[in-house]
Amino acid sequence: MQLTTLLLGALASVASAQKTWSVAVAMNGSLTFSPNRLVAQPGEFVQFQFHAGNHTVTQSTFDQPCQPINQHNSSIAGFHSGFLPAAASAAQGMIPTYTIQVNNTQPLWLYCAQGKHCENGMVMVINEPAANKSRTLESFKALAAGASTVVPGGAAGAGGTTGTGTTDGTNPSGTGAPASASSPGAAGVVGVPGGMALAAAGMAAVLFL
Ligand SMILES: *[C@@H]1O[C@H](CO)[C@@H](O)[C@H](O)[C@H]1NC(C)=O
Ligand SMILES: *[C@@H]1O[C@H](CO)[C@@H](O)[C@H](O)[C@H]1NC(C)=O
Ligand SMILES: *[C@@H]1O[C@H](CO)[C@@H](O)[C@H](O)[C@H]1NC(C)=O
Ligand SMILES: *[C@@H]1O[C@H](CO)[C@@H](O)[C@H](O)[C@H]1NC(C)=O
Ligand SMILES: *[C@@H]1O[C@H](CO)[C@@H](O)[C@H](O)[C@H]1NC(C)=O
Ligand SMILES: [Cu+2]
Repeated sequence: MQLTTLLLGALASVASAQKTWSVAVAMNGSLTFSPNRLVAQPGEFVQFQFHAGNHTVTQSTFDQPCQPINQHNSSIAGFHSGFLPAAASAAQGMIPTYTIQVNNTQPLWLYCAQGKHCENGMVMVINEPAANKSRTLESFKALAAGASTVVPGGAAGAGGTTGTGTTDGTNPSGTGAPASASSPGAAGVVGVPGGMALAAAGMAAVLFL
């Protein structure tokens, strides 16, 4: 009875938590973020799930694609996942994840800092601006095609949370609980499905440890 009450409490708090959107990185080995256009409310999370290869998710400005935002506006630190090779955790049946929180409605322009992936269109926008029809994902991608990739010098993982998740080959819907992401190798594990059941199981595990 007490256990049931605790479980229900855990479920209720999960249900009221902020949404986490899932973005597949390099699904099937492609040089893509999928989806590459996302609208997220302030407070919501976006979890990048690195399915293959060795990629990054790094923040740039619209005007200077493929370059860290900090290089063009020193008042913004920007985020950078660092290079997250999928093979490193594949033996454990896991994939690397990187989770950021969206704090406002300002557009976030993102790229992969590996090789010429950005020039080849491995870019994305969160909260594409509605006010300026010139600033679309398509025009960003076109600018990126003529850019030169710069790898941020700052710490890998800055501005977000690095973790690992289980691979199940699906790209979750984006519904579910916030990822309680942890540093690689730590006990906490992010379930890729982002589902309530997994999150609740995690919370129950914490409750009964
Ligand atoms: C990945 O490949 C599977 C199977 O071929 C396909 O159903 C799926 O749409 C692909 N996903 C992407 C993002 O390319
Ligand atoms: C991932 O890419 C980075 C940058 O090119 C490189 O320094 C690193 O060695 C690569 N990691 C693996 C495991 O291939
Ligand atoms: C740099 O970022 C700050 C904070 O978002 C903004 O107020 C400022 O206008 C930006 N400066 C430039 C040159 O874009
Ligand atoms: C809209 O975006 C274009 C392309 O970056 C820029 O040249 C223009 O100044 C912007 N217009 C406004 C009103 O911000
Ligand atoms: C949101 O704020 C947190 C805490 O200050 C910060 O770590 C994170 O990088 C911010 N997210 C973005 C997208 O800038
Ligand atoms: Cu890449």
